[in-house]
Amino acid sequence: MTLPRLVTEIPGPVSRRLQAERAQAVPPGFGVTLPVFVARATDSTLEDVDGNEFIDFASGIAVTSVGAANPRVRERIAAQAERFTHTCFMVTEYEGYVRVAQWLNDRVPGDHEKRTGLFTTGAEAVENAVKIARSYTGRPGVLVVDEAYHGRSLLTLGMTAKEHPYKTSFGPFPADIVRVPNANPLRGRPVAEVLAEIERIVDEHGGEAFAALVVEPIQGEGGFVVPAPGFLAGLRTIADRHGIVLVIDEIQSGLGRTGRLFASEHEDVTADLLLTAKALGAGLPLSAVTGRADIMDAVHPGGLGGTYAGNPLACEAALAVFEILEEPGVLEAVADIERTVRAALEPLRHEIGVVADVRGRGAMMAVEFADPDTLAPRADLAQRISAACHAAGVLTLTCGTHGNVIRLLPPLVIDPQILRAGLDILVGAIRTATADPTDPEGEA
Ligand code: PLZ
Repeated sequence: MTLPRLVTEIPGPVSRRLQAERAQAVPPGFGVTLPVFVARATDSTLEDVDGNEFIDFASGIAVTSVGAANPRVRERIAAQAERFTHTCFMVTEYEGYVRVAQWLNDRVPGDHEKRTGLFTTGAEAVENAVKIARSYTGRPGVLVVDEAYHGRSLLTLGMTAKEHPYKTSFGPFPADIVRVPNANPLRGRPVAEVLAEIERIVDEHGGEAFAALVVEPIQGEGGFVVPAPGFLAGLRTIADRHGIVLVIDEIQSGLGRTGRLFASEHEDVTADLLLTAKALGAGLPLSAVTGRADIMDAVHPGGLGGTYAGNPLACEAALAVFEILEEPGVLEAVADIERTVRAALEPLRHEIGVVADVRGRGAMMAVEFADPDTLAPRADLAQRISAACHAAGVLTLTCGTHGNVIRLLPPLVIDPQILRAGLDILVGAIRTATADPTDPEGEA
């Protein structure tokens, strides 16, 4: 069978009918990338209620890394559901929580003693990392990076950079958040200059102002920006110099996504606190703060928690994810995904001027569209190409502060042939859109 398989117009009649009901039941504040309703999934595809099967280059935004219907995940969740679905870990305990904590403590980089606290969403992990860092340091300030994304709760929105649609009309945001420049290799200044500027900003506030410096090792929503080499190590040095807790947000980049368990391993940088979510629960809501025991232990008993934090079904899903990630060949396959994506997209960078960059690591790859002379972002192209992919049966996502980046987040277990089929469609869509004579800004 060839994939993708399209048997109706997109969206099909059943999806359209459900869409009309949704519009009555759900406010428009919730957006949608591809308005089809999903019936079932495989390791590589999503099938909608009209029988169309899409190649999945989204993984539910880097969540279903082991596939959206992984049998091992399903079995462990089902077995746990037979036993019990919830107790609240703060009321009575269960073993799965401790096993998840132990696995993360063993695998998160750094030889020091570690502890892990579990939460529900990524934003909650970020908020709790800030709480823990404040408790440990006794300081208020939080340093964040240009183009960063850390969530949609009010503290994390204050930390997120992009104004629209995330922040528009939702302020005021919490105080004491200070933004520093990013070492974006395509658009930023040289890394030494950026680090000097950050050092200056920290000094300006007095070194004692900041509890935490929070950074994504590869920015996700911000545009899949792989920082210039030396940036993360430079931040580590600045954090050490001023006694600031370095929080590495691996919510999107972590747990095998980049071909290593953690993206920060590529730069050999050790976090004080490292955050995971998304792929951790394979779709069941679970997030974690893992870090130095002395920092984690600084919080008073009872200071951390949440009704659903570390839910037992989600912990079982995580234990299945861990088993799968440690199977021989799984992380190697992620390196193959990167090679396949680069082989398909890198030639375009030389052929087509508006293909400004092909970047990323492992199964976290992206292509950026911008004017070749001015680097002015071409969101119109990214949107048009992504829409063409959707119409042809490939679920792509866009990202970037300017919306001009197409990102690829296939399941780590995607079938290599299906990956190539999806890339063929993407490459065709890029060629068509960039050759379009109606494009006012012309080709390359
Ligand atoms: N930190 C690095 O990528 C979530 C956002 C989807 P939550 N990214 C997807 C959307 O539009 O809401 C994310 C992230 C990084 C934190 C978060 C927040 O994780 O689980 O969405 O709260």
